[in-house]
Amino acid sequence: MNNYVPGPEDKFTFGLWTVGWQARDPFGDATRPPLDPVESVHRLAELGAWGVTFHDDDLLAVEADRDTAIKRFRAALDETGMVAPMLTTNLFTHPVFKDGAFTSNDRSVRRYALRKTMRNLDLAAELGASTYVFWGGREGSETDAAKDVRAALDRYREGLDLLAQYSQDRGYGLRFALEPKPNEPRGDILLPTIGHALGFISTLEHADLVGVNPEVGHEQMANLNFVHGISQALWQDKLFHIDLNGQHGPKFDQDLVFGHGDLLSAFFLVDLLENGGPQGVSPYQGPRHFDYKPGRTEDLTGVWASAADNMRTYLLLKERAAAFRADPEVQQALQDSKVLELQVPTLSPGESYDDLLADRSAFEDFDADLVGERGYGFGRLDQLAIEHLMGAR
Ligand code: GLT
Ligand code: MN
Ligand code: MN
Repeated sequence: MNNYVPGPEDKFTFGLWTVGWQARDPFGDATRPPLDPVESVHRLAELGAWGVTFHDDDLLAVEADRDTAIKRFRAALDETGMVAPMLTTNLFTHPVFKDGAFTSNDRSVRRYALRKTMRNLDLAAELGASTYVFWGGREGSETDAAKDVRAALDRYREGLDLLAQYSQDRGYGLRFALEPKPNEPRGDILLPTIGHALGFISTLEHADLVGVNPEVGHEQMANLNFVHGISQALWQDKLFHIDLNGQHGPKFDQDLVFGHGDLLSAFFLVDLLENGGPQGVSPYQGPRHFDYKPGRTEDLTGVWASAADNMRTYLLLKERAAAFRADPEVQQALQDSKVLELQVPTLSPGESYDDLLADRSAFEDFDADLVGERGYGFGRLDQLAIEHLMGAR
């Protein structure tokens, strides 16, 4: 169906590590050969993606020489018109990072992690990226005896302050996006949720340059509502980037295709990103970035099919969410449920607490029992959403 064919205007991006995942897991060997990043760029471009993202080490998948790898990669971007809007650092694969990078107990590891990141910040600027992601998968512990968490947060802040200063001094124009995750590979990871990350960011020297890169599955691993988390990040102007994928509730990180998990949540997420939810305007203009893993059961044909599925599912949900918002019955149900009334401030312009105290209708004459009896009709709204999602309306 033509409507669901992605194009650059959709701003779909993929990590090289997603399609390039060889499907090695803790119990089994790789089931697929390494992919040349150059091929990934070409294949993703053919499928309608706008850009690719990557870790420093992803470029070295089939070419050991860094300069040659960068040269080949740049040529692929030029040939296809693909962009590289986000880069990140691999601070988790090498054994040196087994106790973390910026928060390793070993100071020499922390210094090495900073240098590895600085080198890749240079590349990010060279390639015209605007966002730099920090996923601290190894920053954490398995036992509370092993990590002084307050000291670790001091070191995390020290590292990010230094890197932000470096990027600013060099005029790189990059914004940093911290990616929360509750656990895996560490037993407990620092900055486990969007809320923890937002609280931490407010303590940074360059807080204005730092936001979040939340991932669908990571919040759902913590049994949290992703749409609520994204809403708060938007509310605080901190949604700098987003990792889209699928997850079936709290268990290991599944990294499924977008929508192949909690589909109703995916529907409301796309509604928020595209339509701005009930407010009607979306403040998020950034890439729609897929961070998923093609199933271990799939061969390379399945890899490219699954990449296309992410984009098609997103576009299907975008169409369904638009139909939901345009439906007069939905608009009536939103009125009936007072969803839009929440946008009206609780006090009138210029009203003080003295005025509130003097307003008998607010308390003395307020019939709490009567108002308490009124239903909100939220079930109707949910049913309408499900019917639109299922194409029944
Ligand atoms: C890793 C992780 C992802 C992060 C990537 C960025 S690496 O694959 O599982 O969630 O976004 O470092
Ligand atoms: Mn991610
Ligand atoms: Mn994940």
